[in-house]
Amino acid sequence: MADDGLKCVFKGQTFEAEIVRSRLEDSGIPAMIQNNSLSAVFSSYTYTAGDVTVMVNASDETAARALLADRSDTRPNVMRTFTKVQDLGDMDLALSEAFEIKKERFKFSELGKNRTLLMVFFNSSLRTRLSTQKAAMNLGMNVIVLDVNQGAWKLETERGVVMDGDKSEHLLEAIPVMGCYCDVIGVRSFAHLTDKAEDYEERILNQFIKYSGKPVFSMEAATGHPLQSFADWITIEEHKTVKRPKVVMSWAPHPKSLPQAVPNSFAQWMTYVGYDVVITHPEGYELEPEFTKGARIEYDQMKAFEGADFVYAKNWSAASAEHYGQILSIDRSWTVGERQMSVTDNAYFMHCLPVRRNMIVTDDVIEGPRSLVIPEAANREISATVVLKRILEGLSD
Ligand code: AN0
Ligand code: CP
Repeated sequence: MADDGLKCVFKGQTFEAEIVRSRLEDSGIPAMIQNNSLSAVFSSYTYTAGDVTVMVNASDETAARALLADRSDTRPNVMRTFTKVQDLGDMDLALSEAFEIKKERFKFSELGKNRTLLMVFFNSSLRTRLSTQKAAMNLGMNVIVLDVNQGAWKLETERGVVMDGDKSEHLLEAIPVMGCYCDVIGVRSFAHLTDKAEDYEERILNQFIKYSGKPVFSMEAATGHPLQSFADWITIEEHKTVKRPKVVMSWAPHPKSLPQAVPNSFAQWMTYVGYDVVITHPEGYELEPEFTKGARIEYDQMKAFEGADFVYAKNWSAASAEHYGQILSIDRSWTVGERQMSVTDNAYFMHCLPVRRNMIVTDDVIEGPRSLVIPEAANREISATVVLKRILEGLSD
């Protein structure tokens, strides 16, 4: 930790201090636990309230206090941030909640009364914008949408820059200001695909988590798209006929360089819930192992498709440090068509959309009876409603 003086932001028992410390660290705030309990030596009790403190750098004190103002971590199934599958907690519970909401989507319409969702878009969107706003409306929330590139001041994101160019405002002021006008923030901020370290640190998303003082969820950030994967998982659960389906994620060609967020999340979620996951792509398109562990990689697309129950097509650019963000292939033999689908076990076809026809998938397959692209999009409303519901439940007054 930096040497700018330490400040105490929590005093209490050891187990709570551990939760507080990990919550701070998860949000990018370095924290340490200090045990002040000399009395433990003389006492038969292990802990006395106030024995343990959590310390942060003085410069992080305000952000840490804002984060800790909400005590949702001590209650099950409520969320402060939603950026990855683990944030959902018990997956069976999450799924039953999704089905409960799907049956009765206005069941919790009082929960969001007088609460405001701010959706911040650094990039374009159709589904995320509409489904998340609909989810918020299901819960009785008010919604503000900010398209950063349309009408807002141009934002600087780097610290230390002399702002004598075309950017009028710094993200480090803009974020806490946004936090003043809402209770929950959704952020869409794609990978820039130029600097891998910057993208994989999730710099923009983490700055929102750290400086807004509000619960934050990802609406597709640099390395993940959890609301999409949650909806994809619900869709597979609705259509599967065996307990552990074979789910094949296939790379497919695309004329533009796309992020790895969707395939990263899909691989992470589908392995996490225990499906038989196979990933197929040309050599050079390997994803980061932290997302794919538990999946098999098969470079032969036809072999990968054999016996598949679900085929999930997606393009992504190279993730390796050497070729980060590059297009290494536009080989149209990878376009998913009848040829590939014919070796599957009458698989369903999936894609998160937007999709480029006859690059990613043929007209016939996407229009065919096994195409799930519209049900997947419809389930985005459900995944967003579950996530917002849990965040609302964790809000203190
Ligand atoms: C984006 C991507 O591949 O990450 C969004 C997908 C939901 N797709 C495009 O930019 C075409
Ligand atoms: N699938 C998805 O997130 O679509 P949008 O980019 O249109 O939001």
